[in-house]
Amino acid sequence: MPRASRTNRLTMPLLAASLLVGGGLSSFTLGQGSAEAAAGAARADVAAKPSDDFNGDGYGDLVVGAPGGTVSGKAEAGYVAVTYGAKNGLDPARKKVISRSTSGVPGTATAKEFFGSTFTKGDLDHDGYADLVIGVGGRSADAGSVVLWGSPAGLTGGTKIATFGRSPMAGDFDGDDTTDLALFAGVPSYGDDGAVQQARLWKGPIARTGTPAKTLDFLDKSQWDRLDNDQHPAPCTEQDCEDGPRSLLGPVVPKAVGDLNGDGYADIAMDRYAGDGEWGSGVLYGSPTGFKRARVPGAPGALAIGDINGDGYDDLVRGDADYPEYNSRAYVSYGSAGGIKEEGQKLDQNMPGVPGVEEEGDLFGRSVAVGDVTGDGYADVAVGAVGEDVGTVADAGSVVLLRGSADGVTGAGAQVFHQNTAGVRGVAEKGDLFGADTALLDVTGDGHADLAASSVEENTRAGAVWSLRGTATGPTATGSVAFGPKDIGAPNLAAQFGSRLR
Ligand SMILES: [Ca+2]
Ligand SMILES: [Ca+2]
Ligand SMILES: [Ca+2]
Ligand SMILES: [Ca+2]
Repeated sequence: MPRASRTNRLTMPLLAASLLVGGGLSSFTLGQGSAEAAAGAARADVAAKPSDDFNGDGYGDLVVGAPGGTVSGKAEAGYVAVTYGAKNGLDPARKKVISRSTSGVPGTATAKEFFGSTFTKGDLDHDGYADLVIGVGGRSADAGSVVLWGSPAGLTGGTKIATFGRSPMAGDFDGDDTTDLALFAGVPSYGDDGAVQQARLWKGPIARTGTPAKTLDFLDKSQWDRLDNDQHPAPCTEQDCEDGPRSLLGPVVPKAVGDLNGDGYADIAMDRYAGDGEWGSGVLYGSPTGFKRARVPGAPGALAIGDINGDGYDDLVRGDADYPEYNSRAYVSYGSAGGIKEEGQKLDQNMPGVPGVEEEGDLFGRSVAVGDVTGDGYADVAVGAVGEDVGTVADAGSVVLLRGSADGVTGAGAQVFHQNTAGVRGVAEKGDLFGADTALLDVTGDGHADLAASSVEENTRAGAVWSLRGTATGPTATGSVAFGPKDIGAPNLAAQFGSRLR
């Protein structure tokens, strides 16, 4: 049996305990956020995942990346928008827009930085409120990340983490019940097989000055002596190896965090550069002595993690839609004590019960998300098929919700949503590419993950986001909301709002 208690601590820490830590409640000031926090503390049935909850009210908060946004006149400087959850769902009026021009946020708006391309959530300072680490999408090695800190009034402040702007990842990688931060620097070019990517593993808690409790070796000692000429190149340069590897030869793009081998140490799933212009998939398995690397089957693509078959091991869902040779599919690799299994499960529109017809160009799997919508203990899977035609409307896009079960993903009860679904705002238009990204998190605090989906192409690449409530019978379009940059007073022109949802 997996170490269930540790797994549970990773995924379901007690809300009550988190609210009592750190004196956050005793110091809050008057305002709507604090009133909601107090209400959340009094209701045991309101409990989103703490890592999704910036203001500690028990409702998950949705983060939307808009990396194309023009900020202070700088094109493609980028921003993120946070909309706070509530009993009745997301309300565009309860939001915070964050860019390099936001008061308190370090740095200045820079053209083509694509701020908000990557971000991660977790309670870095261990005060009971999730924090947000925002990275960049440009390849600059020194753009850095920014941390905004959770509080009863929502996200505040801003702390710069120098140099490591690419794909920050939060999780309890060393199993001590505090959130750690894995940091990855940018890589100027992928053309050179020997390209070095700097990486750091910060042990939590992380102080608001941007200082970790300790810097750990990024890789476990067992990983130090790999040969240069292998496809797993040496993990450290000669200089780095003296005090532990702090760089990766052969860059990676980390994408999702979960406990795939059920050992209580969070793991990172990622795309992995294999050299000669080729990319593959990999996992960094967490441990108290640094990550252990593994190659896993499959092409790069969208990645999401959750326990689909309810066996206590998180499972990895991978979408291959960007790679036509894989013909628009998603795959599940199931977790086990030995790590993810070689044999996986293919997800496509040919599964019995799944609506739609598999056609070339559907791009089924462009986005994937994992979360328990129905509340039966088995995480469900949302798959974006951005190239799906809606009726005669080409490439309008759709999102399919596939249910988890003890036997894995099942087509039974599968649902499809698009802009012509009754109750979903908007109209399916040619090239909308609805489903560009998807997220499953509980923004209504009722124990059912709610579905968020985006269209980055909507309104001439301004983009927009939809939120559909989760119920025991799956997501429902009834009472769904949709909003774009204009609805929250954020930069609109080609913002690509919704490029990333978490
Ligand atoms: Ca919240
Ligand atoms: Ca915090
Ligand atoms: Ca693990
Ligand atoms: Ca599992």
